[in-house]
Amino acid sequence: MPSMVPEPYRIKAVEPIRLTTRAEREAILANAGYNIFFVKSEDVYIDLLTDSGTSAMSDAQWAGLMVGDEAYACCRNYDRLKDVISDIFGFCYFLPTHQGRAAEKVLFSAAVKAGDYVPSNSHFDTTRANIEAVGGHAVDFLISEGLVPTSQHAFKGNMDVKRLNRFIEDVGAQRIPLAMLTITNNFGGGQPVSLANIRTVKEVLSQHGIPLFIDACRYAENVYFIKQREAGYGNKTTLEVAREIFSYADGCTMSAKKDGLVNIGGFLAMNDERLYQQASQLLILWEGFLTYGGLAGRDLEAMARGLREALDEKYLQHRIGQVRYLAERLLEQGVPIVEPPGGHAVYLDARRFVPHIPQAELPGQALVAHLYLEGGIRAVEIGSVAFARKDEKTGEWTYPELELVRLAIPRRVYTQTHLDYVADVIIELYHKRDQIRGMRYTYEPPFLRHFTARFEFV
Ligand code: P61
Repeated sequence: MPSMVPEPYRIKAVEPIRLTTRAEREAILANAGYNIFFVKSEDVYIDLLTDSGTSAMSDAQWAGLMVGDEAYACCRNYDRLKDVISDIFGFCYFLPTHQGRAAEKVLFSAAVKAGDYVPSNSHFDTTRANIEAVGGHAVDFLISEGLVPTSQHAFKGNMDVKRLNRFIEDVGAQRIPLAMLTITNNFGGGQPVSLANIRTVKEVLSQHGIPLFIDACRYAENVYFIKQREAGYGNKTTLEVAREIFSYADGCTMSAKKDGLVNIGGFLAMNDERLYQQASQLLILWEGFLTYGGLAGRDLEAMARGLREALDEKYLQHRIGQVRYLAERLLEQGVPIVEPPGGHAVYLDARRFVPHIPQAELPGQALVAHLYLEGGIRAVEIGSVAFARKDEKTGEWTYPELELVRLAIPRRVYTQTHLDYVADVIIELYHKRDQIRGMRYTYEPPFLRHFTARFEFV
């Protein structure tokens, strides 16, 4: 029997959801050009598209909205948020932003110039795009286990320190204004980074005078894995582990839409005063004054409260437990997933789920379409549609190593019964996987293909 942790909350407000019929779903999906991004939320039964901005806020957060101070400058909620960020993350300066990518844009515009390199364990797509937008190069040095779906390594999000070191020696530290660690690593399955790895990365960077920034959007989930899996941390509090993580960093970007438990919000934090001053100018230009950064006072309050709640160990135990429960139910029936399950999502391994579909026929996208048709479940493809590259001259495709379908679990939204339903639908689909057909494009946009492409079955 898969292990489950009961919900550490009870439900006070509900939002109806509706399961459509198979015939309705066939019409809806065809109408959406077989692109799940164009299906109306009302036509989705269980929405696992993302865990970003989809959390249920607590009663304390909703109450916090009422004490929003909507003054343009120096509202009281800014001070509350500042205290929380200083307590958990410990950086000298912080700037609120409307979401994670805004923090990235401000940071890279201030710190990176054309031709520079920014190494990471694994850059998220918005991070990579913001580095490339200022002419920089985003480079990934994930450990090799991070790309093997069946590898049981406890920290598959770790950076390959040897490759990092070699890279710094090859290109020279003067062309590397900063390095990053994404915790947890969203692309490789929500896999954590160990404290030992963070410490070693910091040591290597320090020898070359390169600052370390952390993409902190799922840091609380990473903290929980460190407590569970890394020797010496089991008896520390989540706050103590978080403080140790950030003590090795010079700053962070955060999309609070994940481990900030809010529907909108983010921030950029750092220790370097000069960088803070430069970033402040850009923030005012793009986001707003230093004390609101594109958010309402009430949003800042909800974020301040959510950041604390996400470090509650009982909450994290249930949260990670939900992901593990769904993963164990699938593994019991032999459904291929990325193992061990990560912090925010279960990732189906499409290559092994539908081995009869070649990457050219978009196996991940085919699975996404079938999950919707079978059970009204919305997942997202993280494979060839998102990442295959076409050579403009020869028309030849290069396909990504991993062909995954992400089932991201929104925080505090679905119950165990919902997860059982999801598992049942996937298991049934797995039993008749031979019937799943591949897909091809009917419209293929030039960039960010996954958002607007259209498809048909082969
Ligand atoms: C997600 F399909 N993630 O996972 P923002 N860093 C990291 C993220 O996971 C992340 C951001 C920074 C999303 C939303 C999303 O093409 C896509 O607050 C590790 O969304 O700006 C966001 O934070 C950016 C999904 C974003 C996408 C872009 O679902």
